[in-house]
Amino acid sequence: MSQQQTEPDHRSDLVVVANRLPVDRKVAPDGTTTWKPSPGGLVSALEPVMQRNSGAWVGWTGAPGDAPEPFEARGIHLIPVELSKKDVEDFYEGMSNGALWPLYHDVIAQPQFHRHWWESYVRVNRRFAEKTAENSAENALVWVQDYQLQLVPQMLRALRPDLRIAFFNHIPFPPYEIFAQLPWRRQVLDGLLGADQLGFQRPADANNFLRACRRNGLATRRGMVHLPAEPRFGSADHHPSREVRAAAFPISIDSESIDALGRRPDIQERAREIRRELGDPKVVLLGVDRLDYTKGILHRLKAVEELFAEEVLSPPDAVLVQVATPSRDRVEEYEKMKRDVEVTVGRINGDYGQLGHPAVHYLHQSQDREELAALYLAADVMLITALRDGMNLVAKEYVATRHDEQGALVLSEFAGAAIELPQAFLVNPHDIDGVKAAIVRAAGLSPREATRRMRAMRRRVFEFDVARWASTFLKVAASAAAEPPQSSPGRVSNPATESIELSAILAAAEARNDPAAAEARAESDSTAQVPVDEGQKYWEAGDSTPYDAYDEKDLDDTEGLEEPGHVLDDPLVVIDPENRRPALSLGLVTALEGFAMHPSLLIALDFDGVISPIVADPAAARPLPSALRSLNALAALPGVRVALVSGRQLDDLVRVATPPARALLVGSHGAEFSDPLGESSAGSPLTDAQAELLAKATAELEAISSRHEGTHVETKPTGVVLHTRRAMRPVAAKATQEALDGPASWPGVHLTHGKEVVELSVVSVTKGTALRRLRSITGADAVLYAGDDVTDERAFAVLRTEAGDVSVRVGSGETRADHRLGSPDEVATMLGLLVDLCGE
Ligand code: ADQ
Repeated sequence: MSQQQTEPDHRSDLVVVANRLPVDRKVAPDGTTTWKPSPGGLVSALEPVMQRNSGAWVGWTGAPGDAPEPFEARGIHLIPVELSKKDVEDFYEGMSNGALWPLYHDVIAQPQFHRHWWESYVRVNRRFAEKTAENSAENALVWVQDYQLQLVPQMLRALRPDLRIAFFNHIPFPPYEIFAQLPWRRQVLDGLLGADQLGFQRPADANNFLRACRRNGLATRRGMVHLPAEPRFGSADHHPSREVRAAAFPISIDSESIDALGRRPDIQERAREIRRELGDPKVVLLGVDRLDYTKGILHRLKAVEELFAEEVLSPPDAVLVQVATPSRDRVEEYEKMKRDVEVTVGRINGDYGQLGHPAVHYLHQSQDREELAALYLAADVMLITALRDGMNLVAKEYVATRHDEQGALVLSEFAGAAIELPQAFLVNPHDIDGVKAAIVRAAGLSPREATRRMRAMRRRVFEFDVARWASTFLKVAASAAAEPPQSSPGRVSNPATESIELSAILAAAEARNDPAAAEARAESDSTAQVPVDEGQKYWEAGDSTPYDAYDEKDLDDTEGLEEPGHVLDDPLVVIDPENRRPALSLGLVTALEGFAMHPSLLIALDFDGVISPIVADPAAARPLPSALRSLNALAALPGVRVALVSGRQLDDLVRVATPPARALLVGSHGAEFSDPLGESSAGSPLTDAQAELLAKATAELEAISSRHEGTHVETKPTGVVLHTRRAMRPVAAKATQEALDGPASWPGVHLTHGKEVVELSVVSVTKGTALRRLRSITGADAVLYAGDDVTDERAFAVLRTEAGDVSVRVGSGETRADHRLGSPDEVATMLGLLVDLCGE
């Protein structure tokens, strides 16, 4: 690797701070030192942007002792931080890997808390912060990485209030009940809150963090923590008030380059050779991990051992290859785990191996990228059984390598990757029978089914690769510091100007290195505005209630992800700031991908406010053209039925919605049905008593309407509706009250109180009963329902998320739906995605 010393006063506009530098030191026999790049997704993602912006990387070399002088390698300034042998023991092996790592991974191993470890952690974090402060240009963007450096953001802010500071946590952030065990929990929160933007792997991690903040007396709202302008946690410093954002940015891999490896003929030949060397087994199972107790290697071995014992899989026809990179072997728990794995592998081979044919091939070694790719290609089933994992990149690497669209992935639901790869065989690694069943299913997968699953997973991994992760994060982080700290008077306060300022910095740095690229950037400079849009979206999405109004609610511990029917702020609001389409949350995209996997689907939508914007004149409502196009495309697909479920009368619905010919239609909240394929009979007729009751209720509503200007009555086959949309507010309220006190309260009359309508029905139908009926008519395996009104809540209530159903509330308001979209535009985006997903 070419390298040169940098001039000592070099200061960068973009600084990455990580425990390790992206290079490994090699000392030749003659004593000369060279640096080899250590391959990794983070480096390859950041390398181009670092090179363009004269980026700097602050980190430890990996060897204890004095730090070398800063040097340059591959266009990045590397700034080594010194760690003594004692620092390595106390800060790295102790506090980071003996306390924080197990604590953040659900206490799988017992964390140990020692005060001298913590003191070392504080000292080393300060050293990183000081080195970073010295090497960052005015207003630079600093990106701190991972749990070893959680105090750096705050320390850095104290030293350099002009900087924009971002932090990404590569490992999970634990639920508060676990985090609370940390004796220095307040200091850690305080440290992290020095950042402007915090990134986590999963929305649940971001939520756990926000909840920890609330438990410590801070107000949060829509993924933001509000820091009041006063000294906090005993600090003598005065902090001006500011906001810290927390969101999920699931990390990914350099999918293209890994795909390219899998396509190389020499690597494909090596894959064939590996299978030959293994004795040409019918089934190759593969595990690739750092040797870490979080990875569930022992659980996996247990499942495989039992399958061998029960002769469900029989060596030498089936073998397991387990590659385990040596890791942290000076930490006690790791040493023990290494011994346990060795004993288990030895026992399995003793029981089921044959001469020259071990049942488990165990490699306690690191492998190079090529060999790893060949192993992925050679494997029929990839086993990932992590007990808890921030993301797990091995899962994504396996998928990216399989350009042949074969192979199967057994994936722990406790790995972050499970959210993005629902087409894997998801397992609870603690449920050994479940893991065994998944292995058997995966090993017996038909090529067609394997392709179907792998194709969907590959699409995800290619669409969201590490370059997109890094660029998304950097753009959002750059816009996060929209409000400048008051101690930095030189900075501008307009968010738009902020973003342009950053883009100017980046462009200037780009121009220094690559004038052509800078020119191209200038042309497409509209993207520079995107972070601002995203930033504003945080604000615009909610109402303008000041934070204080939320204090009580946010301090309420009962608020949580688990609470049924309560949609928390989805902290992942950003998937693609470059994409002009409204962003769908990762949670929804993932749910749709899972939904589309079912063989028979029902897509049911309310009309007004869902595929058609709400308009003053109901007769003028029309579906958005893009939504209608997608609906037509969906209705034409085999295995897909489309339905519109509306409060409107059927005739009226047909007139305004111009629905696809094959669409099922439900009018009057379920009282009227139209089924063009003739799978069901039409709506239910009334009994005499019901007809009489309806006539009485209609007469009464008409009397009320005649006394209240601007209201009108609509009659329906099984009900009657009082509309108050066009009346003055007080008049509407009075008419509504009279209807509620009057006919709505009569026995046998069913009330649906919607937006500016009081709807009375003499038969008990709701959108919920309608949806049940639609499910049974169509025989759908999975149902998606989107609605914007309280009447749609009845439909959400009959959905089963655990069975693959998807519920989407459009617009604001309390809901029991699992997902939310802002507007009919976003519904149209969702339908477009569904066309792609279901069309395959
Ligand atoms: P890790 O715990 O190290 O990362 P993982 O995401 O699986 O876990 O990354 C491991 C990397 O090491 C992969 O790129 C893999 O190819 C490589 N690797 C594993 N075994 C190897 C072997 N024997 N030889 C060579 N290479 C090997 C932490 C978090 C994860 C999170 C990542 C990134 O614990 O949850 O996904 O950071 O944020």
